[in-house]
Amino acid sequence: MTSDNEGVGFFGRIKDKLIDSKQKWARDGRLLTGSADLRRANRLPPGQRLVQNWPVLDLGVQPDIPTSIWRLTIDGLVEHPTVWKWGEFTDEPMVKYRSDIHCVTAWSRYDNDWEGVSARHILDVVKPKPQARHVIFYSYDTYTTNVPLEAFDDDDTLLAIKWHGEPISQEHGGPVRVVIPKLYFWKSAKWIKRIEFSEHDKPGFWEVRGYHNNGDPWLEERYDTEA
Ligand SMILES: Nc1nc2c(c(=O)[nH]1)N[C@H]1C(S)=C(S)[C@@H](COP(=O)(O)O)O[C@H]1N2
Ligand SMILES: [Mo]
Repeated sequence: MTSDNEGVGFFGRIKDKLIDSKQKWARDGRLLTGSADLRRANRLPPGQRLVQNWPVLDLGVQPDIPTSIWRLTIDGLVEHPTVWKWGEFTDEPMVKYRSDIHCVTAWSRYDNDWEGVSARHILDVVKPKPQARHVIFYSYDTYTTNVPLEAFDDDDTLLAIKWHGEPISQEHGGPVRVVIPKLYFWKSAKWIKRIEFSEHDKPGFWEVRGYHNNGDPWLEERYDTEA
């Protein structure tokens, strides 16, 4: 083999890598006009309309989970697997956050006041192992959804027990629901029952039905366009 051929092979491989990177940039929206950060500065994500009410979306079942039988299991790749009863959970430190809701069905609702246990506190308690990369939510209505650990590990993610000072209603996922404001609201599991830390991703209910695996509203990650 001549050194020329080796050179072509060498640059051929380089080019493949550049193409792979550019495909990734396209998926990330990195070369669109305005950076993702600039677009994120718009409070209303693209394609959304503002509503004043709070729509209810579910699978047709709104489970009734009295706090006396409610349990939250946190397991998988964690140093300290935990099962909380209601009184134990509500003894954990509570935080208050105000955030906006963006549903993939194109409604957004501003200024929701949440109260609950922060994701950061949960991470402090259960301590994910280094191999943990994904967080999988399991709900009492059999719903599941998945997020990367980095999306859960943020200062505005919480497990909410109150909305505007009142216990979260049954239709909105009480006694406890997840709130991850920076992703479309289908990632915010209602009636949360179990949180699993996993090395491997486990696409959830909507993610296996054509919805995007990440669901960033400012990147309009609504549907899985790779399928
Ligand atoms: N357990 C559970 N969580 C869920 C859902 C569901 O059907 N079951 N629907 C998701 C969807 S698609 C949305 S938009 C929001 C709706 O929450 P809301 O009814 O409080 O507006 O919950 C998400 N979390
Ligand atoms: Mo939704």
